[in-house]
Formats: sequence, C-alpha cells, structure tokens
Amino acid sequence: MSTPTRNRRKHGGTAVKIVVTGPFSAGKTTLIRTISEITVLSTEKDITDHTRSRKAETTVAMDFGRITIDRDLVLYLFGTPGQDRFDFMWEILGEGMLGYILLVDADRPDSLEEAVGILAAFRRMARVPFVVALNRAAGLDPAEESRVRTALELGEEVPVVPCDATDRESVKSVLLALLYSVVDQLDAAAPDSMPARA
Ligand SMILES: Nc1nc2c(ncn2[C@@H]2O[C@H](COP(=O)(O)OP(=O)(O)OP(=O)(O)O)[C@@H](O)[C@H]2O)c(=O)[nH]1
Ligand SMILES: [Mg+2]
Repeated sequence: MSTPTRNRRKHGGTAVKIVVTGPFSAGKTTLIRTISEITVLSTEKDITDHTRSRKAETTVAMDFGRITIDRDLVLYLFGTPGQDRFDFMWEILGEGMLGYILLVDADRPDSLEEAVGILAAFRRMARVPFVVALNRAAGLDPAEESRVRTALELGEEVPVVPCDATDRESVKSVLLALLYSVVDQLDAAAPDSMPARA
C-alpha cells in the first residue's frame, strides 16, 4: 500500500499529488484541463474500437496538470486512463497520492457500475481520502446521493458532490471538498495539532 508523500520543493513549499480517476469518458481529462495553470500534458490517442461512437480520443497513459494554491502549496494533478485495458497505470499514478477524485458520469448509468471496480482497486491500493464527483449532474438530490452511496458502499466521511468538469469554479469546489477531507483525516489522527476549519 502506498503512503502519501509531500515533497519539499526547491523554492520552499510543499507539492502534493492528487489523482483523478473514474470510468471511460467520465470527464477526467476535461476536469484537469479546466483547472490546470499549465498546459496539460495529455496522452490522447485515437479510439479504434466500438467505443469510438462515444468519442474520438481516449487517454492512454495519463494527464498531468498543476495548480498553485499559494507559495506553500502546489497540487499536481494526475488523470488516469478510463479504459480498463490501461488499468496497470492506476498503481503507477496512485503511488504517493494524498487523495483522489473518483469522477462518474451522472448521465450514463454504466458509469457508476464501472466506478465500483475502479474504486475497489483504489481502496486496495491506498487508504487515503477521496471524493466522488458526479459529472454533468445539474444538482444532487438526496435520492440520487443515496443511490450513489449505496452502489459504491461509501462511508459518511466520503463527500459526494455534483460537478461540471468544464467549469472552473465547479472543479475548484470538488478539489476543496477533497482537501477538507484530507484535513479532517489528519485532524482525526492528531486532534490537537490541526487548526480548526473556518
Ligand atoms: N457538457 C459537458 N461535456 C463534458 C463534460 N466533461 C467532459 N465532457 C465531454 O465529454 C467527453 C469526454 O471527456 P474526457 O475529458 O475526454 O473524459 P475522460 O474521462 O478523460 O475520458 P477517457 O480518458 O477516455 O477515459 C469530451 O468530449 C468532453 O468534452 C462536462 O462537464 N460537460
Ligand atoms: Mg482522459
């Protein structure tokens, strides 16, 4: 099982790794492109099999983006491929992550089913905080949230949030939900050492 690494950077501050995973075509590459301050390094290749009817290109190795929160904290974002033939990349990309976003396409019922296996693999790989983000979800009613929680067997501590991967503010709120979860976990581990959340 990997443990989160927080690397000191050359000019001070801390760099942390966040992984964006989820089923084929959930919007992982889009989410990282929406929020990254650098041009995202993507490994998109033409799709040649039957899924070509859904989109022309798919991620075959990873997406890589970066966000500077402030001079003390930089997030590196790694997106996984969605097609399960590239699932060997999950472990490589998950190494040392602080937490992850499981992105599900709320418009496609298959997406939640596919997410079950991905989440099981990530949970085996690392016990780090994660959030479930429902892409293309206009909102999130309690019945929908409960359906997602049941399908993915989520504990109360796991946030489920709606998301529009094309919208910067929406992506920011997903990342904040993840960072708050990380703080909550640290807080639970060492209650007296963390500042209270505003
Ligand atoms: N309208 C809308 N379209 C989206 C959104 N997110 C992604 N898309 C579109 O959905 C398609 C798939 O998005 P990608 O970002 O390639 O999805 P992915 O999860 O990286 O896909 P794979 O790497 O192939 O698994 C693209 O055509 C996007 O433009 C969204 O929030 N709203
Ligand atoms: Mg992609």
